[in-house]
Amino acid sequence: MQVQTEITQKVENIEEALRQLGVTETTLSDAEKESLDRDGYLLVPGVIGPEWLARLRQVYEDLMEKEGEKAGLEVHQEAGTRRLADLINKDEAFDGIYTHPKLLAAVYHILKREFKLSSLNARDALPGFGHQGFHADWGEPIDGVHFSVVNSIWLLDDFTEENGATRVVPGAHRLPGGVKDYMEDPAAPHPNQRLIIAPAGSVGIFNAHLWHGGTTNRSQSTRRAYHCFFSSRELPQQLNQKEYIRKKTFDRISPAARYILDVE
Ligand SMILES: O=C(O)CCC(=O)C(=O)O
Repeated sequence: MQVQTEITQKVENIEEALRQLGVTETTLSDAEKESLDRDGYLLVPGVIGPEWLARLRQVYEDLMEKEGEKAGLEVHQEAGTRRLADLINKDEAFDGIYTHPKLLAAVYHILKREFKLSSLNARDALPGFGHQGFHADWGEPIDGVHFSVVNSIWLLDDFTEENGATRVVPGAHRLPGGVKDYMEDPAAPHPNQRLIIAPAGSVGIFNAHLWHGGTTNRSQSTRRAYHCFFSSRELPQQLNQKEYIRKKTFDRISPAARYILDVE
């Protein structure tokens, strides 16, 4: 019976995966699409309900404790910040992040073609640390029209003026070239920069060609977030999911989720 179910649910393309995961024509409103197109990002409040939020915070701290100095090593470590990586395999609480219909609809809206998850990581800057230069999550110059990467930030704490909220330059994803063509010092403030200030439980979805970066945590508390990153399907993943996928994860998730991870 199990085999039969899997055959009938076989996913051949991204449109089918999205359909099975609940994405419809109306998952994104016109205003949300416009925000993604014009500003390059969209802030969605109240995505993570109280119970899920409590669980995601608990898992964050448990993994930091368990992994210690190795935390984040699978992808990247950064001085003055706590990081985690390969979260797909580290708790089932993450299943609802990379399969979230609003997020998937936004990724498809931006990329307009086949895509897959690239990585699911975590980051929070320690007090006094965290400032990053403006960057896109893409190393090549762009034409400002065709896009290859989308990122999202899942807020586990309120993002405030003080605690290292992400800064963005609205509309910069449409500028041809790259940050360094426009800013001598990408670490400097930009006259049009905006901080993503929002309550815990919100999700920021952004065209990852948008110039963005973390800011210094000038508070004494945490500013924890998960980063769920996608790329067009032909590109290598930031973390090779086929290599890292654990049997327990594979067996738990749906064929459509496996398609998103590119592990089917
Ligand atoms: O956590 C943030 O505020 C942004 C992090 C970021 O852009 C990065 O690490 O590349």
